[in-house]
Amino acid sequence: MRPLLSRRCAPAAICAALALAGLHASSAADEPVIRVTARKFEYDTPEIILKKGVPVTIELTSLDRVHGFNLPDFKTRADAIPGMVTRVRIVPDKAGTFAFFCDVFCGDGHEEMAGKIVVKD
Ligand SMILES: [Cu+2]
Repeated sequence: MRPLLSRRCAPAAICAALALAGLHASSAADEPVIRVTARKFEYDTPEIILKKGVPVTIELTSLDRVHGFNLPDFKTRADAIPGMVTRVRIVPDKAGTFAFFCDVFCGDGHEEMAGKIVVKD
């Protein structure tokens, strides 16, 4: 009897863990999503305004070739790839203006390919 009881407990514990994971996933899905499309040599959303303490997901893609999205103040970087969506989550825990830029060399205008994130209190 005892082994049977302990076997019945284990799946219940797993179910509880999965339920917690599901709750966590659904709260992340409710977060604001900001789409940013890159192309030579600009982002279609060069200024992103966020509220301090409100996490967002940025969905990155590209129209022409691989570009980068590097936001050093939040230790965030990703590739913007044609035909794909790359998701990066930003937790804006400080107010201010923070630059992001392309860090994948993409041609003559590469050095100017940048934008900013403004986090308001
Ligand atoms: Cu570039």
